[in-house]
Amino acid sequence: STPFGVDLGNNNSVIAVARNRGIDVVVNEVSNRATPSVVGFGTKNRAIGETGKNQQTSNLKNTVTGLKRLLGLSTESPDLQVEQDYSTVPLVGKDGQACAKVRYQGEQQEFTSVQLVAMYLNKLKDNTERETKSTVKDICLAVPVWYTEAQRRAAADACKIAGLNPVRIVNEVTAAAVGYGVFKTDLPESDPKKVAFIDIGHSSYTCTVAAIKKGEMKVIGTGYDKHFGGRDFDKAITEHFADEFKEKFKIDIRTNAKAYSRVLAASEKLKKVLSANSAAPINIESVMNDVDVSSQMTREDLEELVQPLLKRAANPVQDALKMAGLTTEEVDSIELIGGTSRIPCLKNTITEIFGKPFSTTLNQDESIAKGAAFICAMHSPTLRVKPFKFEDINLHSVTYFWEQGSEDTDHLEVFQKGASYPSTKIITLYRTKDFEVEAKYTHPEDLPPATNTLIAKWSVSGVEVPENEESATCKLKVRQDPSGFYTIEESYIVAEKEFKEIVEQPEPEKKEGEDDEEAEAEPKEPEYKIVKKLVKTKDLNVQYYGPTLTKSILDEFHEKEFKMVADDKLVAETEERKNALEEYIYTLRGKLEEEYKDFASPEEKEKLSKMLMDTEEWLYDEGYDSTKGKYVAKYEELASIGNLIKGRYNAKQAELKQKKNEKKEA
Ligand code: ATP
Ligand code: K
Ligand code: MG
Repeated sequence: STPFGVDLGNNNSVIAVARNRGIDVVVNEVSNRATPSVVGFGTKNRAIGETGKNQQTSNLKNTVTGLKRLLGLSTESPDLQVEQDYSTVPLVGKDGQACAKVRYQGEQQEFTSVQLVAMYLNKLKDNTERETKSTVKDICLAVPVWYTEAQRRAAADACKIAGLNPVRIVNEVTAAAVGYGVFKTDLPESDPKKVAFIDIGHSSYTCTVAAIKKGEMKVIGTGYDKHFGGRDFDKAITEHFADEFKEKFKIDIRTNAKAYSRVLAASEKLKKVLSANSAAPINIESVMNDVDVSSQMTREDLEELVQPLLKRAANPVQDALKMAGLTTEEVDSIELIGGTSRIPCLKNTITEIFGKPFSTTLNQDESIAKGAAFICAMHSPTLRVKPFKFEDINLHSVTYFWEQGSEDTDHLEVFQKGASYPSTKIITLYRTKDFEVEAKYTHPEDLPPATNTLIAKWSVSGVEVPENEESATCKLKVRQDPSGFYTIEESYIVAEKEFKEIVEQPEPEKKEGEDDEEAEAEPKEPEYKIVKKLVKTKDLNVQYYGPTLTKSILDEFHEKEFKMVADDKLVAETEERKNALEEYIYTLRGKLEEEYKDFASPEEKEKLSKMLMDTEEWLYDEGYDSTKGKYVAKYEELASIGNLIKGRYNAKQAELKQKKNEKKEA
């Protein structure tokens, strides 16, 4: 399958694939290099990506946005209310999972955040398969660095529901840094370059500092603000105009979802204009109650408006530098990515913090997706990519717990905050029976509110105490895997076994002039010693319980998803057949009066004309919303006569052509 990298953005997503020995961004069905992160629901089908965005204003109540913010969000989280403020769809909780409540196929339905992201990923996959004419199975999905274990697991589940195999969940900015390390040609051979990557997108802001040299990259610090992005600017501008329009035009857009959303869209446009101009207008016709609104804003106005936000702009950078143990002077290079980093006051802030200019080596919008596609290719067993090593940084200390036996303690902090991953540790426990292990975040107070401190639980079974021993020595291979998941990769019993080993004899010194062959001619008896060694005597069975969907639920969601895909496809094909029928009526009618004129009998003409008229009437009446089968049948009915006439016409043409040729030859 084609290695597939996805930058799932809150506003729009970018996809890239590894092909033709390079990494390419894949365009969508309307040739855009980014696809709106939107899932809309209709009376018959869904509208995902571009079509969803196009229908958004006319279908606000059923158009879900904020997909990546909702993914894996617990209903207990205060962030759910934040998302509700940005969402035009009611967000509800179901079994502790955030869900969107929409009207779809004539019914109120609830879809979990995992299902919604799966729908979106499946659409991206479909686009990619069509565009690259290949199959897509493996995916490297980029997610925010602040995603918890539960959110990362939810991301992996969403991939699986979409029929994708998540070979790696990677932090967004880490993916961009990998791309930088792989494609930059002037990196140092030894003393690594310290690069600060700053990504300010639609909803969040991340700064990641990495040490990079040729063939190698290591993340050494990261900081973030989960609630700092373009949408906060848009909201501030919209709220400002809401007040102004109330005063000036006596309308309250806050009471009208459609009006509010139109002003929001216009505010985003205005914001972008202000990145290149010192002032920008806003004009919306008939925004509500038949009132046209117009106003304007200057760049200073905007900066004034977002002061509370700007005050926080330096924090993520400082947090990242602190974690990396670097001063601003020690940073060699600064890279800006993400759409919102185009805003001049943010660029200024970044320049001021570092006291030096930033570089734009990376493509602001595409570097995350490209890095992800490269990482996906690294995981491919068949593709050979440029060797590149990279490590990410662990953001939370994690402790593993067990019921205390003869060990000194009942827990161990295995993965420390600030340590690199992937990483593996071995824990040894002395057990007389099957046991359980739990992994928990060591410092719940550092977590986003309502995060479950329990990461996962494992039950380990198959323990047998060896003869003549008091307990079994159980080894646990504990790993923070490449996706950042905290796992127990395997568990097994070890026991001491005696081995006979040959004692190494010192090489007898060769005497001057002595012949080698002669020495070999009299071999010495080898000497043995007995050594004791720990060896694996039995594999134990490790069962994982964590924030993932069970196999049966995954299967159920997968089935539902592909049923919805089939429905969407049928709706699209029905529309296609309907259009084909309509077009055939017009062309056949036209030809009947022109080129087919002499090839149909008067009776045929009369019959066909009547059929054409009847079918046309049917199309605008009861056949307006019919089935694919009916459209096809009607088409074939017309074509059975139409093709007869066409056949005669074509035969005549061929005849004429042949005559012409014969003449030429003569
Ligand atoms: P996130 O990374 O937060 O999930 P995202 O990846 O979808 O979101 P980006 O694609 O990086 O976000 O950026 C989109 C944001 O950038 C939008 O809010 C958009 O309005 C803003 N943006 C794009 N171009 C400009 C510009 N020229 N000036 C100001 N803002 C811009
Ligand atoms: K994006
Ligand atoms: Mg982004």
